[in-house]
Amino acid sequence: MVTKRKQQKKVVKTPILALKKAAVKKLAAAKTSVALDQWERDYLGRKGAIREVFQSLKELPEAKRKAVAQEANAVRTELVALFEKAQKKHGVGIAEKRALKTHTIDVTLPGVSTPVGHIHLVSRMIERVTDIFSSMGFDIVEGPDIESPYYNFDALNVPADHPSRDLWDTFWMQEAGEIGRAGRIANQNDSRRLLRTHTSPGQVRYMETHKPPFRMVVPGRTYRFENADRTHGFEFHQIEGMMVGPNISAANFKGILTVFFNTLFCDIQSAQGSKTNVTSEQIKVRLRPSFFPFTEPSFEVFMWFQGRWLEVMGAGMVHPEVYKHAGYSAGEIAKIQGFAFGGGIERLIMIKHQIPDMRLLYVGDLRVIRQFS
Ligand code: FA5
Repeated sequence: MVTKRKQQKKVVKTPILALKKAAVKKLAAAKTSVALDQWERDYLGRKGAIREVFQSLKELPEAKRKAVAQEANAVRTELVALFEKAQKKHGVGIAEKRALKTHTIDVTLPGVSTPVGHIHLVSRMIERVTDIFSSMGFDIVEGPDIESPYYNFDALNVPADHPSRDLWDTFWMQEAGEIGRAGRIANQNDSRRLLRTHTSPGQVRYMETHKPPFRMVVPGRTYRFENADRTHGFEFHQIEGMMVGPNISAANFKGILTVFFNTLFCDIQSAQGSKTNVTSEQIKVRLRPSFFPFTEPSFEVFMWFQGRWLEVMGAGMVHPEVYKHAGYSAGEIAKIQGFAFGGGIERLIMIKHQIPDMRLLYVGDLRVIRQFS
């Protein structure tokens, strides 16, 4: 009895064992990762109880130091094992914990979705149209939006007194503090600048560096000083086209146009979203005689759209004056002929997607734009 009482006394008095007892009791009560973290800090951490025991070793008499250190080590090993077991039991693995501490990204969180946009209908139509012409062997070239009166009018045989040169039809660039005057001077040295009213300046620009036979298209933005309505914008897009060679005729133009329209519209997507492959018989196209100073003869191309004929293109056989302005000799001009056309991109979009008003393309209303993603 005496021995037993003595032993009990010894057990209670050994602080490291008391510490272990308390630690085990608290660990059993820690059932969440937060509680486990706290326990780890209290007992195994840098400022925890076990560490304190090691730090207090130096205060012990040397004879006792080794035994207490061994005891403290054994208790620490035991507590670490018990702690790891508790972590596993409550679903917090040591490896995961370390990973969470070193990595700032929590891979278990749901990702942030990035909305994906899509190409605007106008850009998409330009891409589609140029693809179709490219598949028929046409070069794709570009011209400047800011043009000289020479390329926009004079080189295209547009007379000096033509109304389209007027201040009220064309955007003239501001000059020396005043709003530019209407262009009346028909020569190459006219230094004024304007926003091109059509893509036709691309004709002479291209021919200055290319000899026939050739075929090319010029897509681009065009500007006119006019009141906007369902079918007219003051800023819109055109696709210019030209095919010139020894025997190019209006019949070739009709052939190219037929392939173009069939390819563009026969993969039509209806406004309701269902795929409705329109047959070539369902596409109604009409050519009507017209006048342009740079073509002879000239015609306009119309398509049937929502109960009426809508003009989609101006065209004609290239006027010899235009070849002359491009620098072709009389001998060269005598051996060639060709057609040119200028189509309205927005009008083609209206027909393809059954959009009744071209202004809808530019108001930035997502309810409209998202229908064509
Ligand atoms: C021209 O612009 C000529 N340069 C076309 C041409 C080229 C004729 C080569 C002969 C040879 P027009 O002004 O008709 O022609 O315009 C051509 C097409 O552009 C029209 O058929 C129409 O589809 C489109 N368009 C014209 N004005 C506007 C506008 N304000 N808004 C939207 N589209 C327009």
